[in-house]
Amino acid sequence: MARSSGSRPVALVLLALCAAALSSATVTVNEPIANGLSWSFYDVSCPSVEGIVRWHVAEALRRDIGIAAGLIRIFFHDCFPQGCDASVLLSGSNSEQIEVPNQTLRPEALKLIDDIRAAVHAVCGPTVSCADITTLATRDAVVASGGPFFEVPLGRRDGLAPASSDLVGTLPAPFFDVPTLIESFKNRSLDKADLVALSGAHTVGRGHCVSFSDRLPPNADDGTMDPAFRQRLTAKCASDPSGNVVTQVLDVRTPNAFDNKYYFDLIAKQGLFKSDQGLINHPDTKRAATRFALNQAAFFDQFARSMVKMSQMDILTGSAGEIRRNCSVRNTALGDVSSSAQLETTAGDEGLAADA
Ligand code: HEM
Ligand SMILES: *[C@@H]1O[C@H](CO)[C@@H](O)[C@H](O)[C@H]1NC(C)=O
Ligand SMILES: *[C@@H]1O[C@H](CO)[C@@H](O)[C@H](O)[C@H]1NC(C)=O
Ligand SMILES: CC(=O)N[C@H]1CO[C@H](CO)[C@@H](O)[C@@H]1O
Repeated sequence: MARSSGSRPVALVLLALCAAALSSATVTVNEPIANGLSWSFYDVSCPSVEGIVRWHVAEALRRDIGIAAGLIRIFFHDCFPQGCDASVLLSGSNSEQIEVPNQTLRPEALKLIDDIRAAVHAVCGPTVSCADITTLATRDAVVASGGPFFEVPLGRRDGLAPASSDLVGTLPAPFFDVPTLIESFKNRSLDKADLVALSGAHTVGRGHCVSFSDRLPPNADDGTMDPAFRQRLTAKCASDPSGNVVTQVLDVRTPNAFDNKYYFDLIAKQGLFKSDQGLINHPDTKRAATRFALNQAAFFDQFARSMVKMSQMDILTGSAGEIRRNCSVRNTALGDVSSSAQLETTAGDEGLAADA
């Protein structure tokens, strides 16, 4: 036993324990899942999918850690308006990507999802949906940034049309107060615990000045922002009249680590958006936000549960929708004579005829 062999082995044991603690925490979400989804959906049709996704996400994050935040936000913007159906990935003139809240989705992260899709296709054929690839890549981005590992149920199919601008308009705005945020989430069957935990995704990533200028001069100081922080942001954004160029990290303490420091920011009045800062002040959310600041394990646990819940909102399963051959375009669009060359490079193999 370590005790009888002096202090060095004890130190080694402690080191090993620390290493175990640092390597990702696992949260087991043991709840019933939506019809048509399964925890083992690709075990037969594409057993290597999880490994392929994890490898590509790790590679991409090594080059640019910001892609983690990019993936996590894309997932939210996909799921919240009309369900996790990869509709947010569709590009083009009537797509969700031209809607205001989507204008700052990171193109590098969108491209990564498409690249992963192609890599999975090369091994498994057209079996895995863009919606499931997005879900897995998001989970892996959370893990690779230091957050919890959790299994995600799979079997989603890809939507045939982008969400309408009315639906995209249901995405919450950064200037919402807490009662409005609660209503917005409730409209999507997400509760207060989901709101407080999912907002913790703002532990990574960045925002543009337009998203928090409501809290800066010439607008009145409502007293919810640390004065020195407000002054710094004001100076920073003064150099960007458009508000669309300069960026600020969402979590000033550990901007690239998925941890509970976001909730420390809120306690220090250094949350970036009104929607963030409100959580620590409003009686309906204060207790959970404070708890997550004090207990990272509690945050990780609720975050994993809420992500698994959000990942099942209004999904397509079975034979609904399709398995897209290119995450940015519907299969019928690929079938156009005009894009048949692209069709070959995209699909490339036997699977194509099956659902053309
Ligand atoms: C609670 C309501 C929410 C509001 C009002 C909100 C609002 C915003 C805004 C305005 C930005 C910055 C956009 C910009 O200026 O570039 C942002 C970024 C981000 N949001 Fe949220 N969000 C919310 C919830 C969520 C949820 C539920 C998630 C994921 C689970 C999420 C993940 C992210 C991430 C990761 C970023 C950084 C993106 C990047 O760096 O590219 N947000 N959010
Ligand atoms: C919630 O849904 C109701 C009914 O559709 C709608 O009128 C209201 O604006 C929604 N609230 C938010 C904050 O999205
Ligand atoms: C997918 O479609 C988009 C839009 O048409 C195109 O720009 C892109 O090159 C395609 N991706 C692949 C891998 O073919
Ligand atoms: C990621 C993405 O496609 N963003 C688009 C958002 O909308 C603007 C136009 O409004 C496009 O220029 C961006 O490419």
